Amino acid sequence: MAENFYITTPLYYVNDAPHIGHAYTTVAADVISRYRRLKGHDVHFLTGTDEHGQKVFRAAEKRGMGAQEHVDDLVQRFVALWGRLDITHDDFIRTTEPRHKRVVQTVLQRLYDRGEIHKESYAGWYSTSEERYWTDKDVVVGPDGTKLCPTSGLPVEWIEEENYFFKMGAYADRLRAWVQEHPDWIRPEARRNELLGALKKDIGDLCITRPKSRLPWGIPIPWDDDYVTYVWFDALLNYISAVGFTADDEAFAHRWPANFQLLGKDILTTHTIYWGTMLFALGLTPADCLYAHGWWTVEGRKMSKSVGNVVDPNLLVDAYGSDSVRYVLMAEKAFGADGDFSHKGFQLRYNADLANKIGNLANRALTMTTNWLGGVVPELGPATEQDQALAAEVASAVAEYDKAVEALQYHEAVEALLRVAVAGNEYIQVQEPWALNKDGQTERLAGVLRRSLEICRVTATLLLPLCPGKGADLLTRMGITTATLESIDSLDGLTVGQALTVGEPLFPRMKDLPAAIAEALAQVEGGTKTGGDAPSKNKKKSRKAEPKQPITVDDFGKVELKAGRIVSAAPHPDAERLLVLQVDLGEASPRQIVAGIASRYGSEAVVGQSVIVVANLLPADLRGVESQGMLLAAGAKAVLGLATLSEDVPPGTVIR
Ligand code: ME8
Repeated sequence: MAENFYITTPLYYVNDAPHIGHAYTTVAADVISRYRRLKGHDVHFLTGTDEHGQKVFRAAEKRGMGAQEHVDDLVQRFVALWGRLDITHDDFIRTTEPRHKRVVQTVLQRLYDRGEIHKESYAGWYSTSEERYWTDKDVVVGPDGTKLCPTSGLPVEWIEEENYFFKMGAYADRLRAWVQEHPDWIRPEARRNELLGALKKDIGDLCITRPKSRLPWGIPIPWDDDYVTYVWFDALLNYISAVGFTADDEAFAHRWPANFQLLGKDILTTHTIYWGTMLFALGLTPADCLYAHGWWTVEGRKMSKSVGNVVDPNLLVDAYGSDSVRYVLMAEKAFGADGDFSHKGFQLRYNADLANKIGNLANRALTMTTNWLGGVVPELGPATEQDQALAAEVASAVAEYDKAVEALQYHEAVEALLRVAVAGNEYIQVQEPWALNKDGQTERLAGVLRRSLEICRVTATLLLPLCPGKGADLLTRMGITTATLESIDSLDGLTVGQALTVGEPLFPRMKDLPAAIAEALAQVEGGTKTGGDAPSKNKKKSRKAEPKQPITVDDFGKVELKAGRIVSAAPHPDAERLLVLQVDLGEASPRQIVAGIASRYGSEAVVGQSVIVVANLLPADLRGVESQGMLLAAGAKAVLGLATLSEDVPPGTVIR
């Protein structure tokens, strides 16, 4: 029977727009799932959405919608994104589905009947944003004395109410022992130590209900109509409700315990202390490994809506394609560590690895075989010592890849994959097939190119879990339509005589940032001022912070505004955000104006536009190009629109 493999991601809050953090965890789960399927394992990959709670309820109210209607609409963003990122989950569970709600209610009733749940009066600082209570010691006091939630920084309310509690504290010793006895339960090591630290303190009992009067959007407690379940108690149970707990014993026994539960470091406590003790109370064993991966920042800053740097993975897929996004996310940082996502870094990584190493290898091997050996897979011929060394290097890199993926060390798997591609490129460099071709050494030429093609096969196969589209594309060019790990560690897997296809470059080099990305970056960086280079961050801040002083009509009269017509436009040679424009102002010759509008407009889009020009500005040097004026445009941070004239007035007409 095929080996069983069950992996889960967190259930993402349906209310939030999916961003690269969500994409990261899900792609990571997908990579190992795809690899395990290649190994022939019986994989079950679960993801989904967390749909109850106050925030969802309030957001639905704001939209004037029923909560169910609201989540039915929002969940589509996750479903669509996983489709676009080629995620191959086997199940997508939503906490509002009847199959989940039934299990939650069965579990609650079971624990209640066994005396694991009791009612108590409770008082504490309630944070709506985090949907949890904090103690007096936990809350942070704001500058005006307001008590704030230590996680979200938003105000908390003092609430006293009766609630039901799960006897979590009763399992504290068992949990401590479990962590000690299962060194791989929590990965990476730093997180395990963090948990061991947290377990030194009393973990207390867990409040698992909210009064319906305050929060109607949750799963009702079966024995008390006045309460619904706390979101975490509800959501965590998805990992077992989705695989048949209390509904299909055979299916459940087949899947649980999971091999891996992936999560970010933000939700380590809920997944170890809450979830671990819930499982103990139910007489179940925790998953083999909970891997709490690190955190992404974007362009050096915490992702946040107010900074405007939340990266929409859809934008990345549009600009770079799903394969490249998947690859870069996995390659850029160690799974357990924090890392920074930047578009420049993306481009560098893409060009260095995918274009220069893998794409280059594929292109060279396929083109040379096509040009010199009729475009079919040639004979291996006898192996030289160098050929044997090459085979050994590939076998060792393949073993390293396997070890790395199995341990979720994706960046190391990428390194192993690149070791194969680099070995192939170096082999070609040393063997000089062009010289063999020139000297008419056809048999050796065949041997060298065959081995180069074999390396392409191994590379393409190892690429499959990371970049399923490009991996399959490269294999197809060599006539392989069903991928397999057979012969993955040998250089003898292709079929002699099989016709090859060279095709377009697999990973064309990326020269500039795609326009949509440049625009998004400009929004984040801000300061796209027409007729000038971006001001420094500090300058930008002070401009925003200081309201402008009133001016007299005379002051305004100093500014000479004129109608201009853009006659030509070209990208600035040294700054992506700038366009160099020739603007007709009714003078003897057009004026050259450098405008920071390239994040919004391409050269063609602005030619012919009637614009408003500040005509009496002193000339300025903008990155080596002289600007003789400035265009007006809307947008304080980024250019939102050019100020244009509704009538086609003659160039040079005065504007007042
Ligand atoms: O916490 N870097 O959902 P959530 C890396 N519904 N990963 C990130 C990230 C970042 N900047 N931001 C988010 C919840 N993630 C609960 C979970 S589970 C029963 C309930 C990823 O939408 C990471 O996996 O806030 C993190 O743990 C998860 O998204 C949080 O998703």
